[in-house]
Amino acid sequence: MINDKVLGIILGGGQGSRLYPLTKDRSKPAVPIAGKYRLVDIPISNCINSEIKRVYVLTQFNSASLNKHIKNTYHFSFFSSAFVDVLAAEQTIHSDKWFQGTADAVRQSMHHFLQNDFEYALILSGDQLYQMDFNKMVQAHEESGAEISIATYPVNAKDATSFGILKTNEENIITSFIEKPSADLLPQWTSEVSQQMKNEGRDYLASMGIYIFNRGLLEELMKDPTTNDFGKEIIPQAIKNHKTLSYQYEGYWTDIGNIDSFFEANLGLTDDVPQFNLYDSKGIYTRARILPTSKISGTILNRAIIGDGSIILAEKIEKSVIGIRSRIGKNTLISNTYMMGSDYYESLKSVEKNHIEIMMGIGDRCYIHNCIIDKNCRIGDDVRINGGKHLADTETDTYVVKDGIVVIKKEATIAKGTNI
Ligand code: ADQ
Ligand code: ADP
Repeated sequence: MINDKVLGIILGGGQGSRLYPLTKDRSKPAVPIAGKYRLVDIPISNCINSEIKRVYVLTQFNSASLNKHIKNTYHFSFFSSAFVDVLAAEQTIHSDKWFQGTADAVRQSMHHFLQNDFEYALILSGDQLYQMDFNKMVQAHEESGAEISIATYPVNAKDATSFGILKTNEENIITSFIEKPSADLLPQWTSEVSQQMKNEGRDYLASMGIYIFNRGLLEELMKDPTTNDFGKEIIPQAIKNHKTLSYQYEGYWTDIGNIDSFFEANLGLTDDVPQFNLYDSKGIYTRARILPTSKISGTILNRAIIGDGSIILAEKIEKSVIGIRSRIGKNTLISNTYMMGSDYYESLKSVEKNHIEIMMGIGDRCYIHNCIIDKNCRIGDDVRINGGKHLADTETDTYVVKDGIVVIKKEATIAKGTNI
């Protein structure tokens, strides 16, 4: 079945500078998450699970890896009108600039959207972890007679300054909105929330950056070339003249816009009952790879997620996500780490032929803690990486330290015996 009223539009990311160095050579939607997926698989899967099967992904770079991933993952029947298409910032006769913001990305792509038949545009952020049935939101939008709906989420005072915060009337219609208010303004922005939310101190209603617009209204709003951003301009202005519904959501939802939250979201998957549950009936889709099962020998595994096709001899792996095709040597200890894995296997023959000294993966007798290891890295024997708040933010050729987390750059080689 296809929901023919709704067109999905995923804001795939600006320059992704907050996720640097993971976004150094790839666009944000292509950043690998949870050992085998990419960030963009989350919003696309939420759409597909809600029968929304016509989806555009807007991105700043036209990256080969993103296009390849989407093409190899989301192929629908030849007889179906379903599609997932990547639209990258492009030069046209109307515009020679990159997307200047979220609304500008939508504006520049409007001519593609309008070729489709739809009543509602569902605009989604590309860097959030959640599982949501959008049909319920569409239904609430229709029942309320609103022209715009915004999904909202109660947050505490500490988080409130990073979001758009709003207030509603008794009918959940938004009466005021402020983008990322400063802490001194917060006292004026509390809302009536459920007792449970109040007990948790979450009495500010935040915009989740998930919007439904009626087609005609979106077309009209996009005609003003001076507005570049939904949160800063479009929403605060539009709520004054157009009925805008707050659709409150209380399930698990998290923004994974920076290294710290990206790291926590990945490690959170190793919890006994993770808040973001991949073991649910409606799963997250990704590219089907033909990989053998993992081979593990002599390793103590505690709260570990191990991707397919891995070869592991380590001593212990704890609270860590190990991505596909990972190779980990003997007597190695790994904790609080997200290793993304490798894109291909390195054959012993090619190691010999190319005189490769350090194979892809992690060597023997290493200690790795509080670390993100990007794809295809080579970590030599006896390397010690001990991330933590004692490390100052820094950058070298091979790694970055951000908020105490050591991020090894894609394809980096860390020499034998290195101590970080
Ligand atoms: P932010 O997440 O800070 O706040 P923004 O940086 O505009 O807003 O990002 C929204 C989404 O659009 C992200 O997925 C981002 O990657 C993507 N994006 C940003 N610039 C883009 C561009 N030029 N081209 C394509 N995609 C782009 C927003 C709202 C807040 C709300 C939070 C909820 O403005 O009101 O509270 O989302 O997370
Ligand atoms: P990223 O995950 O960093 O976005 P890409 O998607 O660009 O990476 O790269 C992944 C693809 O590139 C894989 O499909 C893999 O087959 C291929 N690939 C990359 N490097 C090599 C290599 N040296 N040899 C063979 N295949 C490679």
